[in-house]
Amino acid sequence: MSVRLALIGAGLMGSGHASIVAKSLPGASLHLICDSDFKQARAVADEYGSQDVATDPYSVISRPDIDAVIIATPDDTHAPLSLACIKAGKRVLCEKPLSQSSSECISVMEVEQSVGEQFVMLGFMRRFDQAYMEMKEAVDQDQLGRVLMMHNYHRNVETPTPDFTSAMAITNSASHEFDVVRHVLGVEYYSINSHKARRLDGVVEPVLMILETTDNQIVSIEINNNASYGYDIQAEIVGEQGSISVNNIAFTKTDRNLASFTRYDSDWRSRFQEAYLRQNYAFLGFVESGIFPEMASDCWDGYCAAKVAEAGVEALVTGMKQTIEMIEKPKLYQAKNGVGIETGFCL
Ligand code: ISE
Repeated sequence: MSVRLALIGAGLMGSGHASIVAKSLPGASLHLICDSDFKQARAVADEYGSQDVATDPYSVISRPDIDAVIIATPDDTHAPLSLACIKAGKRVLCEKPLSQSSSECISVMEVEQSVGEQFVMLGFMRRFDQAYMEMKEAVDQDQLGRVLMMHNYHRNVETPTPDFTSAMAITNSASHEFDVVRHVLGVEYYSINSHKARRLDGVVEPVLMILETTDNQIVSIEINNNASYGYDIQAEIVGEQGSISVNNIAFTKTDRNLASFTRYDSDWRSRFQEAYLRQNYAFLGFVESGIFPEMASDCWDGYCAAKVAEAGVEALVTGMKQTIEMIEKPKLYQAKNGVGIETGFCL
């Protein structure tokens, strides 16, 4: 029987998820679209063939005809909606970040622990991107010798919403790097410092963060939310015996007028299209089997990203390097079982 999914949040990311479920996820049906803006919910439902629409997410989560939920609402609603899903016993794929507050992440983990099983998978989709997967493999197989550094840059054409702030460059955008770097390198962070370059046009400025890991490696992260020229994600791991880096995906190159051009994506949805597909497929496996996908991010990973982000914002505000002290990892999150991506799905 097909898994009946409710999509909560029908904006930019929500319609991306609707498209994946409708076109590329046999085994799941887009049962309902919920958005506080009824017209928006209806428009996405009509476009992707969903029968039902709603405006109240909490009543949707408790409906008996909903098997699982995808949350793609604004950041500050992720934790309360995830909590409602746990309490209703529904598996949920929640967009990142779980919360901008590490203590709110702890509250979500406490409820998940009291129920005794995992319900929340987070949408840190880069873990499913081919480039990061190959980088992780290189590290796991010790192909580069001891890892010394990982450099990252993350450039958007422009900020996604008018209310986007410098702090969100860290809590929203950089949360991807915070998550994927610790996943790829298999380390935690010890400290973070953040610096901002001054722009004269009033838009959100670029932030550069330098982190130290608990294994004495250095991680640099540039977030430039108003880079203008394209959506550009780069990463390079430097080891004692070699390095590995992300190659920009460009299917064509144009040579003309004594110049050579490749193209950039305009945002993350096309750049990480395959990663979203793999991630959502892994989520479906989680819903069907109850086994948390080994590669995916859970509430503990959400807590780690929030904890680093909090320290990063504090460093930006105070101009001082911050050390990162995390709580002990709860037992529930210590062992993940493999399912989905490694075993069941090939593009
Ligand atoms: C956005 O929320 C995302 O998740 C994108 O992947 C990221 O590139 C962008 O900077 C964020 O604002």
